[in-house]
Amino acid sequence: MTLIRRVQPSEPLPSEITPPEVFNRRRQLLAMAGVTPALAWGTAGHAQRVLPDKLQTQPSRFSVGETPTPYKDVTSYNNFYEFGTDKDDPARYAHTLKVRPWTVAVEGEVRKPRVFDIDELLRLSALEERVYRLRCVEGWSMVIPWVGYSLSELIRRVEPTGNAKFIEFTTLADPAQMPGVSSRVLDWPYVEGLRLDEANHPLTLLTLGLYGEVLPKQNGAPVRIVVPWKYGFKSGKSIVKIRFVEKQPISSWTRAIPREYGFYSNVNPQVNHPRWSQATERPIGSGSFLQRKRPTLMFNGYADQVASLYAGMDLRKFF
Ligand SMILES: Nc1nc2c(c(=O)[nH]1)N[C@H]1C(S)=C(S)[C@@H](COP(=O)(O)O)O[C@H]1N2
Ligand SMILES: [Mo]
Repeated sequence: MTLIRRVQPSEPLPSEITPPEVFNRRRQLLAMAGVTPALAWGTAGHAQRVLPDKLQTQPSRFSVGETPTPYKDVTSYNNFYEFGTDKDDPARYAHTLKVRPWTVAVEGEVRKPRVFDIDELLRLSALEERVYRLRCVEGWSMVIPWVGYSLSELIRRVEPTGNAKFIEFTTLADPAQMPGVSSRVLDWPYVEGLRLDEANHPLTLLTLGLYGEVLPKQNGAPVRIVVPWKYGFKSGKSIVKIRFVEKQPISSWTRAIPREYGFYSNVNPQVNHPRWSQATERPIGSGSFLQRKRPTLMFNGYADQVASLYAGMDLRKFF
């Protein structure tokens, strides 16, 4: 597969067509003018919208002290079934995804339902760089420097009602942009859900970028959820709807294979997938076939922060 992607003429992505020196120069000019790029593109007076390259971030206390998986692997070994089921399909086919204009409808059991424009979401709260472990249910793992802020920042602004017990996240499902949606591999749109307290946990990240740039399309541009203590499929990509509900949502993977994919899907080396062990994992990157497996950690290493959410629960039953 190739990492050189064709750029839609209507949507130039500067990071793909401009040499870094020119880019950095542009950023310097913006800095001199006292504007961050995030504010600049919203008001850019060009006929064609110019998307940002770099995002201004601050480091986060939630980052793990591990070396991130190389950018090449993070952006070429993906699961995004809307673009196909092979690991290299998303990087090959996601160029057809249109990420502007983009809105996220926030609705259901909230006092202030509203539609957020993606540029508004980029400015809603200070962007942090959060280096998180990602553990796929398939048995591989990565370490990814995400960019975003706690989902709780958005949640508090819409004021959930007392009836809001869960949140449902819905991914775009447009067969015109997403070739995989015409296959029946899942019941589209891709839906995931969290308990409200899980969604409000500071580790749950409303994610807008990685490696200091806006999200590549194959990683769920322009906005996704990242829940680092759960298997990767709980982290829905390219989100268009966030709905607050009273009843536990049925996620796409649970609907497809309820015996194998439960609602919680917390990373747990002691609870095996019905068809394979979850005790170890294979880190992706730098010659991973020669790389040794490493033990999987309870809650993907975030037990100190999240175990209390599940106090008293039988995690074999609530898998
Ligand atoms: N909409 C949507 N979101 C999705 C998926 C998907 O197929 N569709 N795959 C999930 C799975 S299985 C994983 S492991 C992660 C992978 O995220 P990454 O490709 O950015 O590493 O995305 C998750 N989010
Ligand atoms: Mo996954």
